[in-house]
Amino acid sequence: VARQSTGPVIRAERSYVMIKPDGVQRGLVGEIITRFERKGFQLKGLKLFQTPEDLAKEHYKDLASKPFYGKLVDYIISGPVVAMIWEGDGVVASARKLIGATNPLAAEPGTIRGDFAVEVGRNVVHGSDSPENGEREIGLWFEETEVVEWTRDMTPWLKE
Ligand code: IDP
Ligand code: MG
Repeated sequence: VARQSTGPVIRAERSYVMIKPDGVQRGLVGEIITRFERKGFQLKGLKLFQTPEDLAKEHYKDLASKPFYGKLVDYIISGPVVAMIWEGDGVVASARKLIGATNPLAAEPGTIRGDFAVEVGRNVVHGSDSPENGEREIGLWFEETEVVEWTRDMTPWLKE
């Protein structure tokens, strides 16, 4: 976190990325984390977590009017998730590209959903859709003490 002499706190862009219960059950945790690591984003938070129903509902509250909302909430709480914070310039849009289209049959090969899923109701992974929602979701899923500030020694080999 950098602070300008007069201005507000400037924080690096962050995305909330979550391996959904199907991804955990199917043993895809390492595979998915590897894709974000090797791309060059920095991991700032990570936990295996059994989601309470009220948190799942809050996370997806914008979809509350959709016919699939109830099943979506049941899916998200059906087993543990891996909750992650990934940080870096452009990470929100880039994570969405790595993840692929919402419907896995439309997702390009090479994306996570394109490579590992066939149905929208079992699409393995979540990524925030804007930097603002990234911060909102990180606030929902992580305590401040669970967010780790660390200097990555590899950074000069990734960024000029
Ligand atoms: P996103 O995850 O690609 O951002 P959203 O439209 O925000 O997609 O939907 C959130 C999640 O809700 C999806 O990832 C998927 O798990 C679920 N979902 C979206 N549309 C449908 C649907 O038509 N049927 C069942 N589940 C859906
Ligand atoms: Mg979404």
